[in-house]
Amino acid sequence: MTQTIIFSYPGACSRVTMTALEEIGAPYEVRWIDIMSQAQYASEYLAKNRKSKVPALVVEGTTLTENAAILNYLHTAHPQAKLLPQTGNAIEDTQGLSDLVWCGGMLHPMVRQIRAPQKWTKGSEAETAGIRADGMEKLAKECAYIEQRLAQAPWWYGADWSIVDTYLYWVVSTAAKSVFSTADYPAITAHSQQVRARPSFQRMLAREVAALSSDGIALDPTSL
Ligand SMILES: N[C@@H](CCC(=O)N[C@@H](CS)C(=O)NCC(=O)O)C(=O)O
Repeated sequence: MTQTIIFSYPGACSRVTMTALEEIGAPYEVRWIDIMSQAQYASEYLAKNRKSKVPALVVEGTTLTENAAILNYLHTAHPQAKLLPQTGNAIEDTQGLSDLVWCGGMLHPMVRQIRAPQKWTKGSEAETAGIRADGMEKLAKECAYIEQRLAQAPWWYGADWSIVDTYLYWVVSTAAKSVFSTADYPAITAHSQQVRARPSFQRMLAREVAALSSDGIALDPTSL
């Protein structure tokens, strides 16, 4: 069997995929792509992933891209890891994929609007500020819904953890590294602590921290 390889960057959304791999427990290799040094545009990486983003997962010689798709593949290929709920009802079980696509396709771009609004426009500073304000407003609306749901149960789907919990944590914690405040969301804050405490997350984090010294990635470990 060929080696599973994930292309990742510490703290990026690829940490959600790495956490899924840790939950599965099978060996995998990490190749760090230093997106802050533009390594995602190196021809060697573009040959693997023309989208110049992380994550990318090479599995059985094929490169998969898009977090939601990769996570859905991992869930299907490794049902014992319980990355998403499985009721046996096709309609109910599609909710997991729907939530992954919501994280990747709707929430992630809001985080990007907040953290890097200049990447959404070639216009003025005022336009950039408007893009950030718009992202803040939209994410606050989503967080109000997430907060309401997490106030009723420890995890997104109730009693049991799923990879959607880790993805939501990534969204909120990454926005909070910029100007987004989580002060008004006590249930999200408690949920974040639970997500981070999970052994799979801690193992993923240890690999990220190790990469800072072994791969010369210039990040403050306390930011991870
Ligand atoms: N739609 C992609 C987006 C992935 C993405 O934007 N990844 C970021 C890191 S969180 C990245 O690679 N950024 C590098 C860049 O934009 O140049 C997914 O959901 O997997």
